[in-house]
Amino acid sequence: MSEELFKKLSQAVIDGEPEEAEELAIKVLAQGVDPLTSINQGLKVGMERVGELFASGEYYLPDLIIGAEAMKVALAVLEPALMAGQQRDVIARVVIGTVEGDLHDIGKTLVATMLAANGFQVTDIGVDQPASEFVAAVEETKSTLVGTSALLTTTMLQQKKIVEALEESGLRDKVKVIVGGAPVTQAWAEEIKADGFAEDAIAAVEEAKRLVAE
Ligand code: B1M
Repeated sequence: MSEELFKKLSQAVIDGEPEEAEELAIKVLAQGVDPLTSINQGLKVGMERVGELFASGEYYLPDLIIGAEAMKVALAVLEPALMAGQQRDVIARVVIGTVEGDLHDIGKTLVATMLAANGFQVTDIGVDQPASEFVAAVEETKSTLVGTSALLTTTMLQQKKIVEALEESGLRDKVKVIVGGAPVTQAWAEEIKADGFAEDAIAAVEEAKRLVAE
């Protein structure tokens, strides 16, 4: 039963059908299916397929845009359910954003939601944010964690700039930096002297907890 819903969710993203995706997300909640599994085994699988079709030249930019739209409307339905078990005590404050030159926000927002649902106080500064904005947000919110998301091989370099900007502003020893995004790896995290790396939103929560406990 759930498997079928996951398949349909995935297909709605591949076909670029926001209305269908939204209706299916409502069904997920109505049938008591786990929202996170629906995201990971449904929507995300569809989005990955859209990416493959784009990379192979079968899909064009409008297909990416409408696929992302379908995923976003379904997420808007599912994300409040992820927050349902939110803890009261704040584990730590975290600033999260997508780096300069990069407009991809779906994964970053999912990570932000999962962190918030697991007791972190999250300041999401949005997409296309220069290093200076990350630094300013850390100063303003007195956060002890910074999460940077990059989806393009060309924008990954900005993650390094953010680590450097934190060093230059004298904040580096007060914050832990987590990096993530499709092209980002543990090796890249080590190369740019970030403190942590996470492959997905669940791993990001684990990594954030580990760093706070250090
Ligand atoms: Co873009 N895009 N895109 N795109 N897009 C990719 C990334 C690409 C791999 C597609 C492909 O060619 N196969 C490719 C990058 C190639 C490369 O650099 N190697 C690409 C390209 C080329 C582009 C453009 C340049 C296309 C063009 O204009 N010709 C352009 C760039 C725009 C820009 O940013 N300046 C572009 C534009 C777009 C849209 C705007 C149309 C749209 C984004 C809409 C939006 O976000 N609002 C889009 C989309 C949807 C994608 C794909 C298909 C899907 C991304 C996504 O949302 N995935 C993507 C292909 C792919 O990734 N398979 C692609 C679902 C999401 C849940 O996963 O974002 O990976 P993800 O997040 C995961 C993990 O990565 C991790 O956890 C998340 C949850 O599990 N994670 C973190 C992410 N951030 C983290 C932070 C952490 C920890 C973990 O700690 C802080």
